[in-house]
Amino acid sequence: MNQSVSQRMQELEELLNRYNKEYYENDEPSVPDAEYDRLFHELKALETEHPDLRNASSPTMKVGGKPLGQFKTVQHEVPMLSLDNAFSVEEFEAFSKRVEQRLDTNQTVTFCCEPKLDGAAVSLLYENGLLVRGATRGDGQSGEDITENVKTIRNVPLKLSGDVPERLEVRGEVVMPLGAFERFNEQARLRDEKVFANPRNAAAGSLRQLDSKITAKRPLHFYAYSLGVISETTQLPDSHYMRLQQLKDWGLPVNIEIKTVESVQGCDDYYESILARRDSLNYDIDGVVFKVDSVRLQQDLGFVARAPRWAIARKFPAQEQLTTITGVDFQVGRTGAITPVARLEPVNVGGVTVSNATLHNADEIERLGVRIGDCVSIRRAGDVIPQVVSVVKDKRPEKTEAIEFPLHCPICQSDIERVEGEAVARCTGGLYCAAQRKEAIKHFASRKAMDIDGLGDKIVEQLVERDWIKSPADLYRLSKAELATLPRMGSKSAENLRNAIKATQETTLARFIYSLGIREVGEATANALANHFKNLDALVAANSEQLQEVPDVGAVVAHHIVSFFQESHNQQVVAELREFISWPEGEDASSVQSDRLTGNTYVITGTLSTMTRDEAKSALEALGAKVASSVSKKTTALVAGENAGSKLTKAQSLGLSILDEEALHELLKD
Ligand code: 9MJ
Repeated sequence: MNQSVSQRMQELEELLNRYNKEYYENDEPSVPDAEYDRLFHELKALETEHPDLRNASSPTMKVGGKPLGQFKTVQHEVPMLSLDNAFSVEEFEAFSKRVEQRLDTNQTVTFCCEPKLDGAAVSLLYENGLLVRGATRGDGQSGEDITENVKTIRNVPLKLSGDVPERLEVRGEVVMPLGAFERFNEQARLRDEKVFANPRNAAAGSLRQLDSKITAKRPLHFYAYSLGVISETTQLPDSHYMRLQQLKDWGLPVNIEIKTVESVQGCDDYYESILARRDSLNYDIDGVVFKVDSVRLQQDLGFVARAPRWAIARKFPAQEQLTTITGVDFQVGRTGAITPVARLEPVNVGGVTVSNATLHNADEIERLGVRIGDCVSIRRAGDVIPQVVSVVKDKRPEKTEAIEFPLHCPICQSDIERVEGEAVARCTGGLYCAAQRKEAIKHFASRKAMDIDGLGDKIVEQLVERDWIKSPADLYRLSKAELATLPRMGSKSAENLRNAIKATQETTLARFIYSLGIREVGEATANALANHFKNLDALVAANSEQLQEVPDVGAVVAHHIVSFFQESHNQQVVAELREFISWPEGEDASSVQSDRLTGNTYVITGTLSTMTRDEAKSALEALGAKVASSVSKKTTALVAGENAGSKLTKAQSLGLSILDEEALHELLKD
């Protein structure tokens, strides 16, 4: 029996060592964390049961990976520890009991609660307030000198302010925010460059660039969460939480979700509240960390092989899981873009059952080397659709099937065309294609377009499937009696819907342009076009050069607009719509009323009490301002409501002006 146990232990060690190397040294894991954790757990359990079989160099005794030798090596004066994990409330309670027993106390222990950021751990050394060295964690004893790279991270201060200790080592996590990560990968896919499996690998890979100019282009963000070396003469508070606040006062970024609680119940509440908001945070977290808040008590507790006894990470459900691809569907979008979607054996990812995941496009299928029947890693994070991130080739079954990209549209059989140099393949059917028609009409009726109250996606699908609607103009030809024959549509609802459709016959030119669904013409561009051309005929007649005179319209958008109006079936749709729809022509053709704020860019965050964020956005845009979704150096000011989060921290670290709700009203009033 011991023969097979020891064999299994050796097997697990080998697998874990290989996965560690992929994860820490190559930034390219072949299996999700959940699979790694499962094997790690299995090995740990076997080691506890059979301590005599434990290998001294077991992966359970180590932190991270070896330095790669490309950078200078840095010896950590104080080891950079990892954290033990608790996967259930019971495991956390056991930790808390151990703490109380070791401290020999029945007083409640105060814990500092922190989100567990899923990025790359780094150490920053400040001497006389100046950043003199940045290092990776490496194996915890020694890491790599990445000073030039950390200096390029925008929210890492090169100089601290105030009365700073002579030597101060700050530790924390470097992350790539989710939105930035998605954009980065999208660009990389288009250019056929390296795509990262997740933001953590992207952050770690970016920090390990030998050319810091490359790191500088990566959108990285640092959060401080602990201290290493501090000059002996320095007096600091005993509370870890208060020490973090002190770091903040010296100019270091500290996550705003960090707080202290008094009991196990407090920790549980914190866990639940962060878990509930996980998808709305702009960075990946894989759990929360609970730390005994008193540094004196932390010292009493000490640490074991790889982790402190005074802290534990309570893990969240993993955002990546393994499953099998059972088939591939090809979906047709509003503009005809064909998206391959993998059908999966249902799998729970981060608390949600996932049975489909996007494969993006044909190039991505090739890049992944994926086949039907393959075991794949699925990632679901934030509010983006689940994605296939990698294929576990080791687990490929004997029988797999190639994925054939169709040559004809699966809905209307029109040819599928792929323009040279473009990653996307498109159905050429236009509004002849029922799939495109459905999406085009859903877009036409949507809130920011014609805003047809009560015309939900299901109704649009039924109308198209019955062939009652061949183009958006047909909506205005529907009678109450026809609508009343739809399933679950009473005579009153039919009348309401008919009236809601009628009510949109008077609109604005900007809404009308947006509702046409021209590629890359979003709400802001539609506004700018309406404002510039003042009437539809002028827009339809404009050539590419004239279109590019409009702010924010470049060659690509101009090309899409020209091609749209050149298509004869689009000309027909527009002509038909004009029979029903009108807007005030001339000066105030768009919803932009003034150009008082032209050239200014605002970002809105948090909850406003007197208006919705959409209303605030429209009000600012009506004065010519742009409203962006993320804070950057180009942002004029941040409008921050209640409970503003990371955008506020970022704006503060960039020194931007912050407007509260009152200041926003002042700005709009002038
Ligand atoms: C992360 N990853 O967010 C620690 N961590 O403390 C936080 N990691 C840590 N703390 C001691 N918030 C070792 C690691």
